[in-house]
Amino acid sequence: MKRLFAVLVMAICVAGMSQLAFAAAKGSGEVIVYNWSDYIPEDVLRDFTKETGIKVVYSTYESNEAMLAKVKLLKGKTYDVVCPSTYFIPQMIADGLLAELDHSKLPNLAQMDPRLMNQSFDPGNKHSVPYMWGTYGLIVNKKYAKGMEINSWKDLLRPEFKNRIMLSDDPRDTIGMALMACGYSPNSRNEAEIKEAFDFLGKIRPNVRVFDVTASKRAMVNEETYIGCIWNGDADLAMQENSDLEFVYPKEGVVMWADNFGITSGAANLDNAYIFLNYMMRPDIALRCMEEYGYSTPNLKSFDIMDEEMRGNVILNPTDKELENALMLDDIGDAQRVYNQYWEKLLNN
Ligand code: N2P
Repeated sequence: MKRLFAVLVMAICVAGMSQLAFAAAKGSGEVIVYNWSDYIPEDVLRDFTKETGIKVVYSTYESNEAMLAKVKLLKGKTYDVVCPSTYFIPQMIADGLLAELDHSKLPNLAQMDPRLMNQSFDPGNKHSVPYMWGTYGLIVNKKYAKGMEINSWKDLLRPEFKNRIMLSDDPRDTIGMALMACGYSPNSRNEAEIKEAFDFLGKIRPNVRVFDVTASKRAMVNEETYIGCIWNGDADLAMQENSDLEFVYPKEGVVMWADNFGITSGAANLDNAYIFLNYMMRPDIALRCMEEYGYSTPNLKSFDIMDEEMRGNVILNPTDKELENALMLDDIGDAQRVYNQYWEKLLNN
């Protein structure tokens, strides 16, 4: 009897301990994520909660500018995780909005492509980790471009596309494109070059039918517009819906971008934010995001589990050939003021 009692007590203790251990590993509470729209599949977020027990409070934005304004207003509090484009990071660090990261809590960081790590916008990745990267190029409907060879940003000026142009209202992508069309860097701080780029945009503007980043894919799928400037992921999805569409890498060079995750300086759910970032950097998770949205992953391990067709898709995975003359958007420092002035002018025209 005594022995039976002792065995029973031991069994209860072991059960209790394993429950405790389980609770500790499971985590609790929430993580508040503020991200671009259409950027993490819902089931990826659901699986995170299933695996970790941490609830994701998720909201979205359409532009870096909107995100920064909100995060600034909240003084880096309220949201735990944000996803700025790399060229916004120096400003966010200077404004004290991003926390310094403890890399020991982010073991999956080791799987990231070194080409997207330790860049000038965030030396040593002290404040951010890569999420996705991609290009901003031309999309054209071949039906309305018969007999034309579309291979330049300047093709936007062709009379055949009068009133049928789609332009993204993302300032840096669009100004970057115009600068490249004129033969300059998309990060130019030279006023004369910036003015020339805006003169180019001024010529396109009267023929723009859709000036929007969120509706860009739809306008091309519905054939409301015949040519446009678009992120590669949106182009890939649009092409799946309309087989007359084609993504073009302009000969002057394509605009490249990358978006990184950071933890805000006022994050209330710090531990959960680290767990979330590390989860998003898992090769299988990164691949699911890539499959859904058509952007490239910086996770080198994802390529081992990617199917052949996707690996060879040059819209998602451009090679050196497509990236000839390509330039990555970067911080423009004080020149931002000049960009803003011209951008306002363009919007009000
Ligand atoms: C996805 C947003 C892509 C962001 N909707 C490009 N910086």
